[in-house]
Amino acid sequence: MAEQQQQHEYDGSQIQVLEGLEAVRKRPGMYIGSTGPRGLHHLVYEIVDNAIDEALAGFCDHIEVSILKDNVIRVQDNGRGIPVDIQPKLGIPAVTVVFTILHAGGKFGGDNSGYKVAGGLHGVGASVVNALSEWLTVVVNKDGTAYRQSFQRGVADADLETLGATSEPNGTIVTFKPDPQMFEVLEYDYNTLITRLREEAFLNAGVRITLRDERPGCEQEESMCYEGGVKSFVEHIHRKQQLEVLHPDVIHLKGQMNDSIAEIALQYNNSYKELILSFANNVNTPDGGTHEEGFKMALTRVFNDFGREKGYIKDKDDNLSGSDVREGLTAVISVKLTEAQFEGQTKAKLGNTEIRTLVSGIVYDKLKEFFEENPAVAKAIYEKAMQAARAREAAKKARELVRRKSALETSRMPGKLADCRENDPAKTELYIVEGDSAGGSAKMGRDSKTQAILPLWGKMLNVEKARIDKIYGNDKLTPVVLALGCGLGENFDITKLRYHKIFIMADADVDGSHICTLLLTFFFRYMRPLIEGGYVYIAQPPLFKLQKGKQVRYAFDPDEMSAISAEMGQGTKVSRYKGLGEMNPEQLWETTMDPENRVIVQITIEDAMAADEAFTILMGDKVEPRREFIEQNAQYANLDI
Ligand code: TSJ
Repeated sequence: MAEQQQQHEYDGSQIQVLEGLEAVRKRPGMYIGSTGPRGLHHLVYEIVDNAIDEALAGFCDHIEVSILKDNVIRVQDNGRGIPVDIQPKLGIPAVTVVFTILHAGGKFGGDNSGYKVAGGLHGVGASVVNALSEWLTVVVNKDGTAYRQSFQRGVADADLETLGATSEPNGTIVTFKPDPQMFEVLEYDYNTLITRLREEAFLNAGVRITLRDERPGCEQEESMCYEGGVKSFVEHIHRKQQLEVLHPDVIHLKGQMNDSIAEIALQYNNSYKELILSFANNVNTPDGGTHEEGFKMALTRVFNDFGREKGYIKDKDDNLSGSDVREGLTAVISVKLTEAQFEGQTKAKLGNTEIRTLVSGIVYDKLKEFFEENPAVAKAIYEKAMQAARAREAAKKARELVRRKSALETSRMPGKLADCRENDPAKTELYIVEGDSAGGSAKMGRDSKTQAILPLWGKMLNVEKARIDKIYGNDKLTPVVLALGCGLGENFDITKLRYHKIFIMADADVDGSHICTLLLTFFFRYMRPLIEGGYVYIAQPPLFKLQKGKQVRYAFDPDEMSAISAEMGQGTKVSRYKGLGEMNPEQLWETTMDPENRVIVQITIEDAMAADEAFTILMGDKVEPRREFIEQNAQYANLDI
């Protein structure tokens, strides 16, 4: 009865085998990614990975890969040899199961623990390689007996054959020829294989991997074994890229939690490059994932905590950023876990969340400990990160400057500017006018051949207790800079000045004086040659209008008003202007803008300095001096220049 049951299962599995392998041959890309060179090389990795699993289990320390004539591949290990006993469930030898049942690799016999290289594109199993090979032969040497089985396009030629007694040590030898019906190319590349196999050697410390090219005319071989594992990997990268290291020894961090192991090797070099290579179960994860996230998080935290303890960091704003602490870093992160979840389109990202906790915990605790025990190394690394932070700040400032500069140096004129027709700067004037309504009158009243008008914000500045650099940063004064055309600060170029007379025209009251102060301070700080060259003036609108019949005259202060009033005699009507906005365009022209009649005051560097000082009082943080200043100056209703 039991025999019949087994027979029945056997038949079922045979059908399953044929269906399974047929599926692989129908859509090879689904199983190995591509049928181009990548897929072709993938066959080798798939077989090697099985031997690596044996090494991870602790039973094998040498894997030999040979490229034979006609691009036939042979992979041999010195492990226990794939089990040959009959699988009770399927009634066929375990080794046959490995090569004929999809995803059967390692999932049989004894205990199933250990970290299987089963993830990403790997781990599809030896049966897929078998299905895509024109022929494949496996020889198992186990406890003094040799066994062999051969397949063609995945189908066994015959049952597993016992070859008899052997003096060979235990091990597995798999030889296969990729099927020309399945692959677009059949030529193996030595360099491609050596690169990947070297990676495997680094990730599996102490395992010797030998690659031998036996193709006629191509003979070469290399044997790799790195006792230092991931540490050696980092050393190799630094040596190969000829980078000068900041500290002689690679830092090695290792730990485990439940069934997961994480191992990290890191070293800083004097470049600005960041290179983090991460692996999960020896499979490269170029898109990172939880292991990389945990590493980065903890690294940044260690640096900042260390910096704070040592008093290097006082302010939250001084914190080092992730990119600061990774500048010049080469790190290899290798995690081994039982059920790796690979995410993303290309399955190149590790998804297991418990790994983030594991890696960040190890890195935080162990690296902090390392820093405490190796203060000189810690200092060297920390200083490098601080330098990176400073460079980051400087770069940010430079970027902002360039952006601001380009905004200010564009040939485009501010929208509110009513420009003049004359192009010769020596003949032109710019009126910077407080408020839109006064700006409107000035536009209508001006001589548009030589006079340009730029209205500025009105009263808003009064309430805005802005610092000058804030205004500067806010680009409130951008229209002025654009209209003048010579940039500002270090980039100021007086030769580009578009008007040789610049008038500040504001009301004769506190707000007006405030605007004068602000503009003069701005010119003084950022366009000093403008003041030094005597290009800046204050336009003085009259305070009083005196009228008797058709006769109209203006006075600029109360004394002048009394004198003129006496001169004009009884019946003179005196009115006081509350602001520029009250004047019509003709009056504004006549009293303030007509070169024949206007009263102008040329600004000296001393005036501007006084304004700068006044500004500091007016805009500073101290409330008292500001109030005093405003009260005092309000009496004069003018800026005392
Ligand atoms: F790809 C492959 F499956 F064909 C293959 C497997 C290829 C190569 C080159 C080596 C191997 C391989 C498998 N090497 N070693 C092993 N080991 C086992 O399969 C094995 C041995 C003993 C026991 C046990 O429990 O006693 C369990 C296993 C999985």
